[in-house]
Amino acid sequence: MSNRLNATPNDLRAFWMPFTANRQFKKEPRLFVSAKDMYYQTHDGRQVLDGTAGLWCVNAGHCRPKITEAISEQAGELDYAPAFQLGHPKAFELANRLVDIAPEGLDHVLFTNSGSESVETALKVALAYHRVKGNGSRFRLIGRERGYHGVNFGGISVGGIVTNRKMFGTLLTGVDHMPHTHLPGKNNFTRGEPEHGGDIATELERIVTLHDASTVAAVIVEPVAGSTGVLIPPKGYLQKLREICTKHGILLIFDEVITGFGRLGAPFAAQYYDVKPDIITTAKGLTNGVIPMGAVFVTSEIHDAFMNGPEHMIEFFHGYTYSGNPIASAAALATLDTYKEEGLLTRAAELSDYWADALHSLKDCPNVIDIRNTGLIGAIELDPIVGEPTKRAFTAFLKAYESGLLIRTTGDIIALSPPLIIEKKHIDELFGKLRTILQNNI
Ligand code: PXG
Repeated sequence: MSNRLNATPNDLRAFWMPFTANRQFKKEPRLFVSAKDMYYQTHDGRQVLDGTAGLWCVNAGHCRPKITEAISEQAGELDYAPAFQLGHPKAFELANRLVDIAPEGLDHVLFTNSGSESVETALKVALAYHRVKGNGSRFRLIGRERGYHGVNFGGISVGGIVTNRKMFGTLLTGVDHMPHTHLPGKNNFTRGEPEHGGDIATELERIVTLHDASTVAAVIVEPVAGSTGVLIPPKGYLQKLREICTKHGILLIFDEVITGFGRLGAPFAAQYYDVKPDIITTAKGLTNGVIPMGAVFVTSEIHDAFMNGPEHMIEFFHGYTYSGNPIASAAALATLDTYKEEGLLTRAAELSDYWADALHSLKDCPNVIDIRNTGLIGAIELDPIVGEPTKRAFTAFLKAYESGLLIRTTGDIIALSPPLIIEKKHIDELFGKLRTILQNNI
């Protein structure tokens, strides 16, 4: 049976869509029915250039044969194996392959099924680590304003996006937030890391002093804050966070759900910025977005601290039915093969100058108040329409979709993060289309 929709779509009422204006969408749906490499095809038969790698996840481009074949072969060979007290070879192989590309010392991997679950897992590992080390008083978790760490309770507690938090009661207790690093007026139109704001990291010192270091378990940040509209870390900022955490015995967690797997031109942002966290959370690009899967990397020091007590006892009471699922593992292995064969984990470094030139060329378009970039990430901040925040950027999104281009918007910021297989001709097409839209005074 074809999955193509004709002019009349199915009844759309039953599916309560995520992070979507459901009523508006269902009046005028936008559906993708197939995809190949850099392009989607819509239900009304149009090609759409993927400027966002789906939702920051399809790093190797769409429907890559090696990945789709690996999935179908695995589904026919071993569909599922219980994840607790049993295993299957590919999950172990995958963990080893991941450790090989991770920053040195992050030698152990826990599997999850999404970025949100990776965050919950990381926070729980951090709390339990201090407890098994005899430091149970370290219960506080420190996040950052404007941070996005998924949508589960731990993640929204340490996260700093108000709309994602305000409906959900008291959240986790014992959480505090550092200030964000966005300094409009000082860093506008910076290419790469901004000059100003590195010293904002010292706010962590103030928070630690307020609560006392003996109560703080971990600090979690996105090395590049994505969902909030792409905030690039100011020069020296991440290094300073590392220093403060080390000084006070606090674990540093990098949430690399979007920066992991080559987005910046190195496998992980930790390598790109040369700052080593104690824990890294990932998902998305791990399987090229094809099958839900996440991975949390931890240091040997953390892992080994749990390997105590009687050997027949479970060391860490945490895990999911689908942790290391065979089909997800096969997809991830084939994804890593594809990244390796095509040099995709470092390709963003080769293209980032061309990307930055094209992106910053939009500076003269009407209503553009800032442009930010790093690796193959770009953001264009628009002046909000008075009294109608988000409308200008969302209008750009709709016009882009009509003109055959997929962009993401958050607030009045356009965020771009194309598949890492992008070529110069696609970059030209992307920014050519965006220029036409922005010049039309939306
Ligand atoms: N951490 C970070 C840093 C993320 O960006 C998550 C955790 C949660 O991952 P899951 O797999 O549970 O969604 C994310 C997710 C966007 C956008 O357009 C970003 C995400 C998800 C959807 C849209 O910026 N990031």
